[in-house]
Amino acid sequence: MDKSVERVIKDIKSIKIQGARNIAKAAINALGVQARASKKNSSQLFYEELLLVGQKLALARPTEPMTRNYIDEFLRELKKGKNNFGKISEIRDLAVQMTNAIVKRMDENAEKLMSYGQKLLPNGATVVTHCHSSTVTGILKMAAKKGNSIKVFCCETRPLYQGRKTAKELVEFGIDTTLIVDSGVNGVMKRADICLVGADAITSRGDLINKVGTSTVAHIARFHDISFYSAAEVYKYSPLTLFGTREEIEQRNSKEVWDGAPKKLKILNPAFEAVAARYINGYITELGIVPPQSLFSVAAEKLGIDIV
Ligand code: RUB
Repeated sequence: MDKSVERVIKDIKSIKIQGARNIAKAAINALGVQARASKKNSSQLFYEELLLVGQKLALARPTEPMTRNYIDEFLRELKKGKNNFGKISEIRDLAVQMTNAIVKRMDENAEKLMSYGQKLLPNGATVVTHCHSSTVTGILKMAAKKGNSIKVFCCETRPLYQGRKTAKELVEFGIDTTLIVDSGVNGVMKRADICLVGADAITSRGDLINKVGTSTVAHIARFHDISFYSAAEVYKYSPLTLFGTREEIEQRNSKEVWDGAPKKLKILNPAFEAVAARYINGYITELGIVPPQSLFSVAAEKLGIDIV
């Protein structure tokens, strides 16, 4: 495997590259790098090499269907394409072009999604968010750019404080931003107009899987009758869940919670958790606002998944 692809896998595992969309983009770009660097001299060997590297990238973090869906799509197309080309240089060029086209499509989808999302925010809205979602910060920045004087409360998001990343990005953009500890979310919810979070995975029941702590935000939002939306490209849908497989929740090193904890102390450190569909007003997608119950059929069509 190319050294820089190894580096990308390492950075995804260590959360240096974080957030579902950034991970998916980095993985697809890495496949392009691998394709360019490949020394294989037959299209079958080249395909097998990319299949292997694709699997390693897809498994770098387990709860990332967006990465898996795009890699699967890339490999499916590459498999079809490889038989149409004689020279290895042609199939290599095809792979590189395909990765570039996927990344371009990801950016276009995100742009459409953000445009739908910013329209949901009332003028001067107070928004509560959790963790760092590039999709959510994109929506908030687009709203501010259009002259909406929003205010944002960010939960700091223990244990790795991704909320600080959100807060820094927004405050540097000129948005009125306040950072709160995770346990302070009930206090600020009373002043909120809307909650906006990202998504790592969406199940066939329309449940959301996102950073641990998201369900607390959703439940408190419901208690105060505040609407709760997740910004999620339909590629975050996990087709495995249709067949009864649960989306695996990544368990991370306990040292992230307490480095130097007493021996024998048990520590749980799940990266993500599920929010039941009934707490979610809608998913903000590149196709518009989709109710949780319909997300599965919309996504299946877009991803070309046969249901029966
Ligand atoms: C990040 C997280 C984000 C989603 C969506 O978790 O839960 O809300 O990935 O992000 P981690 P995006 O920091 O563990 O990767 O909208 O950028 O896809």
